[in-house]
Amino acid sequence: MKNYRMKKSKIKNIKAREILNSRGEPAIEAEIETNDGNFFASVPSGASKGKYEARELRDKDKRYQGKGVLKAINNIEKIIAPKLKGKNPCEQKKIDEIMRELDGTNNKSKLGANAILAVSIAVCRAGAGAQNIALSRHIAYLSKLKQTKQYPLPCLLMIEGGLHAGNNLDFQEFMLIPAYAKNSFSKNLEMQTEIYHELGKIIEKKFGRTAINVGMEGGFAPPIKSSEQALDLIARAVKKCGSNNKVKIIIDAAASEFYENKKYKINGKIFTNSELLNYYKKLVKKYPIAGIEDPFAENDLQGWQMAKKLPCQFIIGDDLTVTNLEKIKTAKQNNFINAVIIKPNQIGTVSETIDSSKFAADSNIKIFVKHRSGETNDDFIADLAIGIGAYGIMAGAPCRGERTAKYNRLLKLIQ
Ligand code: 2PG
Ligand code: MG
Repeated sequence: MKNYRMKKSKIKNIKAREILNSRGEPAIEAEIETNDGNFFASVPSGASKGKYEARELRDKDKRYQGKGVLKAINNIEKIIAPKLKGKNPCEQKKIDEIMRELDGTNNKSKLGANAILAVSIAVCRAGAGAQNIALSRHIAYLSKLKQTKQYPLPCLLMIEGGLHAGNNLDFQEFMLIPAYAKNSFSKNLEMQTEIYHELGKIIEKKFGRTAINVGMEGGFAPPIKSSEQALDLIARAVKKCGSNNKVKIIIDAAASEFYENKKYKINGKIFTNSELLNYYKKLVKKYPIAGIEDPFAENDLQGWQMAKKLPCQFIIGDDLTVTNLEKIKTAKQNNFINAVIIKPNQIGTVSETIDSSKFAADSNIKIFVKHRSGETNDDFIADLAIGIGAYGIMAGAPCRGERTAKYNRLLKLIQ
C-alpha cells in the first residue's frame, strides 16, 4: 500500500473491565490510551469450541458460576500493561509477540486468550488511530494482502440447532450465501434479510407463535429434528421471495458436537463416517448446498479424508483448523479443505489471525470470517473481513444487536 508510513505514537495506559456478552456471561473490554486518544476492544466467546482453540481464562470461583474474568483482567493490568507502556501501537506484530512471550504457553492458557486478544485488538485500533485511517485499511496494511475489489459475501444465518438452540436439530447452523458475487453487499444483505423475515412467517404459520423465538445467533430455532425439515423451510422462504437461483445454503454441521465413540448420532440414528458422507451426498443432491463447515469431527481424520468426495463447492474447516497456521497448513497438505473459518479468538492475537489468513489466501483457500455464539457489540471482524479480503462473512442472523453490529459496520465501510 502506497503512502503508508508508520506514525509515531505511544501507549500511555492500558485498562480492562468486565462487561457482559450476548449470553450474559462476563467478557473483557480493554481500553488503551495513546497520545491519539482512547481505543477499546471487547472479545467474544464460543459454545461449540474446537478442542485446539486458544484458551480463555475464567475464574473458578462461585461468581458468575465460575465464568468471571477478573483474573484475566488482572493479567492485562498487572502483567501485560507494564510491558506495553511506551510501545508504538502501530507495531502490531512486535506487541503481539511480547504478549505471547509473557504467556509462554502454546494455547495462551496462562494469561488467557481473552485477555491477550482484547489488548491485541485495542492495539490494532490504536494503530489505525495513529495513522488516522479506517481500521480495515490499517489491517490491509498489516496483512499486506493484495486487495480485491470484491467485498465479503454476507452469509446470514437462518436456522439454528446444536448447542446454539433449545430444539433437537443436530446440525448447528443453516446459512445462506449469494449464488453469484455480482450483487452489491447491501443488495445481498437486503435479499437475505427478506428471506429471513419470510422464513419467520412460514415458521409461525406451521408451528405457532412460540416457534419464532431465536437461538444464540439470532437464527430461528423451530421445534424440528431433521436437516431436511430445516432445508425445506428455508427453500419455501427463498421461493416465496422469488430468490431461487440467487442464494445457496451453507451448513455448519459442527460435527464434533455429535461425535461419540467414533460414531455420529443424528436424529437418534447412529452413523459411521462413511454413512455420514452418504447422508451429506443425499442432502447436496436434493438441496442447493454450496458448502459444509465441519462435516466431520476435529479428530476424525479418516472422515476428513473422505470430505473431498462431497459434491459441493466449499468444504470448510473450523474446529479442525481453529485459525491456527499449523493446523491450516496440515489441512491443506492433506487436501481436507478448500475453505476456512477465521475467528480471531480461536488463536488469540491479531497478528496470528493475519498470518493464518495470509497462508489461506496464498494457498487458494477461501476465507470466511466468522463471529462466535457469545458475542459483544465489538465489530472488529467486519474490518478484518475487508482488511484481509475475505470471501465471506458469517455474523449470524439479521437479528440481535451484536450480530447486526457487524453487518452495519460493513455497510458503513463499503459506502
Ligand atoms: C461455530 C461457532 C460460531 P461457537 O461453530 O462456527 O457459530 O460456534 O461460537 O459457539 O463456537
Ligand atoms: Mg463452526
